[in-house]
Amino acid sequence: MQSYDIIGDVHGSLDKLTDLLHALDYVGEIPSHRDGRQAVFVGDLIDRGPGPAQLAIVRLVKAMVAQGSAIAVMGNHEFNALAFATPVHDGSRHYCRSHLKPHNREKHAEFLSLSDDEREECYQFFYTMPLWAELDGVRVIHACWHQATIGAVAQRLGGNTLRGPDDIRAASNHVDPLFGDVELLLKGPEVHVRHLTGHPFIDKDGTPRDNARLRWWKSVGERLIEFVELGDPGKHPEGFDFTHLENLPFTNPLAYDSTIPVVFGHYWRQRHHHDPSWAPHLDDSYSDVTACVDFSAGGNGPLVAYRFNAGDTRILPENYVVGSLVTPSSASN
Ligand SMILES: [Mn+2]
Repeated sequence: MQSYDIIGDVHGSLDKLTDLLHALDYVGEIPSHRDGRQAVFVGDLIDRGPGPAQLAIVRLVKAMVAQGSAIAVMGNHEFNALAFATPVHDGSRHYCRSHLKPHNREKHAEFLSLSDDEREECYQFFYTMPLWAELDGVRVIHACWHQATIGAVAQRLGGNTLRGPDDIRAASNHVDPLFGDVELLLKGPEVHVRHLTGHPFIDKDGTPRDNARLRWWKSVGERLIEFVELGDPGKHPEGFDFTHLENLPFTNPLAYDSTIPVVFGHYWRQRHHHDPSWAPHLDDSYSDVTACVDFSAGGNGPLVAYRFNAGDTRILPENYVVGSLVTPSSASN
């Protein structure tokens, strides 16, 4: 049986990645583990960090995958990069991810600063990244494991990868079922918070948003407030009405109901108040069978891995490995 080190969203933090691989005992120019463990990346290798660091990360992961020391599933940022590069039809000046929205460009600017050849090299690798991975005793996906949706996508694509521009076009077309399905797997479910509170909420970047992410991996809880990712309560606008969320009974329709452990990223877990250790917290980040490994490495958080050992049948909090917090060249990202 195989053992895995499942690594969270890197988001251009090259120093945090090299430090964490070292801490996990991966050695060599193209890192590999002497006991044959495999690194598994949950996606979102790119964006946020400097362009050259993003390219170096993609090349490093690509080389590890080629030599068999790593597996890398696709994140929404890789999907978005492909959609940004794919015209809605051949010859069109309109793209599957609009170039006209400032938000789409700004978040992606460092990647776009790479040369045409460098970006093309990245796109070719992104197309090889599966949307999910069913491994030896553990499942890995970027945002949300939902079995019925995975079944539908597998049937549609005849596998677990997007095969080329036509699949990107279908997955970017709001009236195509593939759009909502890929959204759920790579971006996760959301709740319309403005509808419920009368106000947008302010996300981790200070951007007002109508929709908040749902903690699909939680099955325990009775009120909506326990299931939505609202970021820092202190940043919400005056008049933001938490009581609606606190009073609303809620049962999670997407709660994970398998006994096979699943590890995922995407959710920008934050340091728990008063806890300098960055220890993951039961209610928010993992359960017996689900574990989030994204602790905001793309911001000021650490890169985190979960060590899944051959034969494990449940998530064990002591198997989290928290990387070093800040290194000089990534401190400003
Ligand atoms: Mn993500």
